[in-house]
Amino acid sequence: MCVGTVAEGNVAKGEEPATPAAIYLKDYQEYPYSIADLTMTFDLGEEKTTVHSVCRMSSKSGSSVPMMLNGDASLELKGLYVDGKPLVEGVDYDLSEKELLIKSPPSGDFVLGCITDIEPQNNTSLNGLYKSDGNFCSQCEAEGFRCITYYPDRPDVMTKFTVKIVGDKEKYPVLLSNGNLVAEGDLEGGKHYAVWVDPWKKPAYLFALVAGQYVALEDKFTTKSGRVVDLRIYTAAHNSHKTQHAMDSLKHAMKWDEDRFRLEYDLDLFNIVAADDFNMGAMENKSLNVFNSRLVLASPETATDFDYNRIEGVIGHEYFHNWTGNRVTCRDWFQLSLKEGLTVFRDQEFSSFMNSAPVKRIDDVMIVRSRQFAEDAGPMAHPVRPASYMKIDNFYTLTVYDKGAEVIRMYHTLLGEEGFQKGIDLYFERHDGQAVTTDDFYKAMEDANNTSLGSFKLWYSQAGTPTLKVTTEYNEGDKTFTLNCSQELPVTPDMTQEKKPQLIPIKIGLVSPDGKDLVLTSVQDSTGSETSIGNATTYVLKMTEMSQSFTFKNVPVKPTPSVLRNFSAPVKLEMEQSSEELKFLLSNDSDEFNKWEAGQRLITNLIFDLLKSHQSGQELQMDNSVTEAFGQVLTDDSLDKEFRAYAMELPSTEELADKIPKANPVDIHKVRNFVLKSLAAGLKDKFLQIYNANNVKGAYKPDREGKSRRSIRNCALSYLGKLADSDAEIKALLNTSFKEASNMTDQMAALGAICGNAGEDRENALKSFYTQWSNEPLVMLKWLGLQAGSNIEGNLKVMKELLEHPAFDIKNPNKVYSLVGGFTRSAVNFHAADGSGYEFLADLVIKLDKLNPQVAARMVGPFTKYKKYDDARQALMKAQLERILATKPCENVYEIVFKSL
Ligand code: B3K
Ligand code: ZN
Repeated sequence: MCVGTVAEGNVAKGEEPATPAAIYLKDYQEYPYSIADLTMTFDLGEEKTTVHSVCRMSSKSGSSVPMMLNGDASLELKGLYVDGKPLVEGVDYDLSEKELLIKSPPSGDFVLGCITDIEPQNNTSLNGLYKSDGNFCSQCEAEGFRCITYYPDRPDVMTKFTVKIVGDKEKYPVLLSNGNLVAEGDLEGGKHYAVWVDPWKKPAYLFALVAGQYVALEDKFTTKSGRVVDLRIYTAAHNSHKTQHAMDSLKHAMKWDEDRFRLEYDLDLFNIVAADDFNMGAMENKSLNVFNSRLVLASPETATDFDYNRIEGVIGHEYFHNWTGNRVTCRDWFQLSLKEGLTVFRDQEFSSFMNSAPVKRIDDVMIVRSRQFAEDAGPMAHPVRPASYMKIDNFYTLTVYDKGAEVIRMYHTLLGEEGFQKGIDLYFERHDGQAVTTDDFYKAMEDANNTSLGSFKLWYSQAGTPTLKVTTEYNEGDKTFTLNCSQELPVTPDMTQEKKPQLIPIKIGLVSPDGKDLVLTSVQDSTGSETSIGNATTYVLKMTEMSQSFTFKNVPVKPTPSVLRNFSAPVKLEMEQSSEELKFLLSNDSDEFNKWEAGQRLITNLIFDLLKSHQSGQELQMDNSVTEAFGQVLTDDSLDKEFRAYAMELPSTEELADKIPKANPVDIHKVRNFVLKSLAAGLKDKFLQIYNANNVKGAYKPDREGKSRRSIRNCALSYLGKLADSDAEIKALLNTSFKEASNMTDQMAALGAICGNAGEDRENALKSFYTQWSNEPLVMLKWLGLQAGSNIEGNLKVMKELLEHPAFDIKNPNKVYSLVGGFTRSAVNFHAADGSGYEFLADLVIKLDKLNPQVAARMVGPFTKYKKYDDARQALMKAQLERILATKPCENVYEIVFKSL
């Protein structure tokens, strides 16, 4: 559905909605026609926009077979002709809600013309061509092009696009599409036109059109072979001072891709446009990336360090798609991870290069563990390469993106940087200009390295998170150290047959009692084969069986094992580790990821022990040795400050809830908060010292030094905030830090710390923040999000007020994600025992479903995890899912709700 009228799905009026049909990977068939080129003319209007498309086509087999074109119900077909001859409905073609079938097209070459009228101004789904802030803007991935014209809207149909845009010159002075501008000029009646030709063939999902009032920041980049590329970032005039960081990020990304992957840009122009109304983050349309404005615009006063990093990463991500996605694209949407997993891996590597690599790794793992693992354990669990779907929009998931990136990272871990690069080179050598599969990528990796990756391929087809169980033993007599490993593959709703063992790379180090890594000489596995390691201190074990043991030889002393270094596989590691071992690794592990991980495990064990006490009515007692261990990391000057801030962060309530059956999120939140408060009280002096020592003087710069210092300083402030309700000195400190903040990172940190406690300070700070920033929509997102996620009891009342507030607009996805998405992260209010939070969310999903199915489907996500919670909450959430289903929602929401129930 492209237009935000009441969703009727694919049924005739008055009938019960048909169950949306699933589409299967196994049913893939090549499209029977090829398209030499496509010429489109857009006549942009206020009441309607007319689209005239002309394709030069030919039958691949040389015979006439029926030709299916996709088209949304919102299209008004004004003309359809073949070789100039109009076609007649019912005779030459059949038209249904979603398809147009030409019964017997010519068997040779022919020209197909199609004229449609569309209404972008009424398109609230933001899919296809729509209007944002008075400007025309498009979003075609995955299936938006069919909301523009009838066309084979599938990624394996690729052609060269010529696009002529005609529009009012005053209203739409800037007219953009993909490729190069080849002609422009004035027309009668105050109109003008522009013609764009994209020399690279592409699928329809990479098409883009933008028309409106923009100003551009311009720059140039010279590629390593000497091509001078014009770079432009378009925004509304009032935001033109906020694009420098995006431009810097783009140039860094272009240079990095040349240095790391030897990939160069392939056109003379690269445009980015910022749109305020956008369903997701950004879109990699060939040479015309469209971005959600929150991922382009940044100024020190309005954006935080987090925003600066996100912008850098996403600008990189979309730019990197030019090769991994555009030059080589997907054969079908089941292969989505071919481009997304690989491009996420590339953007992660880029951000690691630009910032702290261990911190970036921790950040990425936190997302996988707190959110992707939950998805993998829920009703929507699907493999990295799904086998079926109802709505592809619902499969732009953490599994396809982030687990997909972990799969790519595992190739890298198994083959090494050189082997991985050889595989990438062969992939492009074989497939440049093609639409291919994850199997093709896999084959290129194997062939380039002359190796077999065996059961590694199962990572693409088996859903669910493997559990890796490890026990260890040291044999004093023959100086060997053995790891006994077993893997368990969970049953997932998508797959009933038994799963086979997946190749798991287990990166390991053995830490000697003096804190140094032992030198590893050789390892023997339970199949008997022995491998010489060559005196390294870290080694990657390749686990291929359900159960397998690995014995390291010549181990002089009993070591503490550091297993799954750098999170070498996306698995749940189950391994008994005493508090003493964890504290030892927290101070000594040379692998920074596992150093951080030791702290996480230590604190998780403590929280779960305390949860038991809490639930049996006992008074909570902090373990002071844990406070001491954390205090040591916090003040260890040999460590990066940003890393130290991350080490102090506790696992989220969500991640903790995921680890136990029938979780009570409110209890977890209370215990977690007790631990935060206890750490704050125990380390108060240290936090104060850090806060005072890390004030960054001078103008804000998003550089590493500045970001690190702000990160540890604001971590300290956040902890100190936990003490404010009983400590007047701290209360005053929070207020001063809010008033004195000279950039948004510090201002938000102070506001966040103040808002943790109900009271006058909180009310005043929120009011003053609003007064200061009410004209900055992106800052208002922070204001909405902060209030929505509050764990102060009774906040639902505030939520209801905010829904009516001028700062909120249900038609703007960013505002919905901040306010409604933010609310679902509040353990206390979303999970309120009376079910009021769940009812609130369901009401909104039902409302959103009529306006924007993709956004509604994203908002229904928190309900899919209902089986994780206690019986009472399960019943309440389930009742809301049933209520949503009874409203006969659109296909996007239907698929998720149906699968959940
Ligand atoms: N490829 C787009 C995502 C499109 C989502 C469509 N529902 C952005 C990205 O991953 O780069
Ligand atoms: Zn992407």
